[in-house]
Amino acid sequence: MVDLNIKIGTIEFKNPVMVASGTFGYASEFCDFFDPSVLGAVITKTVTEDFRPGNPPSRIVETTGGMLNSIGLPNSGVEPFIREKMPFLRKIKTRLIVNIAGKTGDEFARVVEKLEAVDGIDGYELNYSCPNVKEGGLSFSADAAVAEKVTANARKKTRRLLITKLTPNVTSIGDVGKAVENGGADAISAINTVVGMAIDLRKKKPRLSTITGGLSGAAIKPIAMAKVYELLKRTTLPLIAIGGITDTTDALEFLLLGACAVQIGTQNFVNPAIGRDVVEGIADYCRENHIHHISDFTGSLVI
Ligand code: RRO
Repeated sequence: MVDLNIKIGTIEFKNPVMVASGTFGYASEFCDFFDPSVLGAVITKTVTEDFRPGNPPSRIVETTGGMLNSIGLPNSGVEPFIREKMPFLRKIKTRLIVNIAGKTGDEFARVVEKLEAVDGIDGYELNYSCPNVKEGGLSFSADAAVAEKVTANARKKTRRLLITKLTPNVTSIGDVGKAVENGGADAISAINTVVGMAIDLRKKKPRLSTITGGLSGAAIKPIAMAKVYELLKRTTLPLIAIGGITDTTDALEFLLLGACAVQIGTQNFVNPAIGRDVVEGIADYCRENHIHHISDFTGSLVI
């Protein structure tokens, strides 16, 4: 028997495999491929207080080893999310984390407050790290003092699990990690996408409507690994690793480094059942290597 259970804050997860916000919709989109109940957690697409249309096309470009996006947070707003998405999401038999963004620190707090009245939500992931919007987005995680304040405001509104998702597009992710720890976060997820740009030589134009966007996929795995390593050295918070995880080996490498869990993002577009495959792959690895509990493996990297 292999035990993949993990605990973050006071919440138990059946395994350390989650799906990253914005790459798994609101879960119903993936049900033809596998039952999302097998995951450790589902993390929803970002929810804001009000409707947002997102950025104009082109919003997505394939690049070598990855993908650039500039989606710009399109969503119908928190009230329609509660009415239209929660009935399905709460039926999934695993943990549910709602990813939240806002133009101001007060908007984050108001969205948390509105979701507090809703059953079936285990926690929130505060998205301080969208690279593709003018207000909010990166400005919240580029400044450690602001990140601490926004976290502390949200903390006052909830006892549910509070995760902060950080950007790699800063001088010191460690400083921001320390700040959200001081602000009362229960965990950190990292990294969001890396700012990048692509050009169409034939049209002599940028490929994205917003010129720059967020790079994700296999190309960013080494960056994610270095940032997770830095955060592990600077904070005592549980770390949920994101960035370029395409298979079981990638996921195991981040756990070996010391992440308590992983989120799979862009690979969901390549193999919609990758989440299930990685859960099974980690269980197989543990069985083959006589690891009875995943925590016996986590953080056992030899440096
Ligand atoms: O919607 C987006 O453009 C977006 C978001 Br919210 C994010 O967190 N990261 C990203 O790469 N794109």
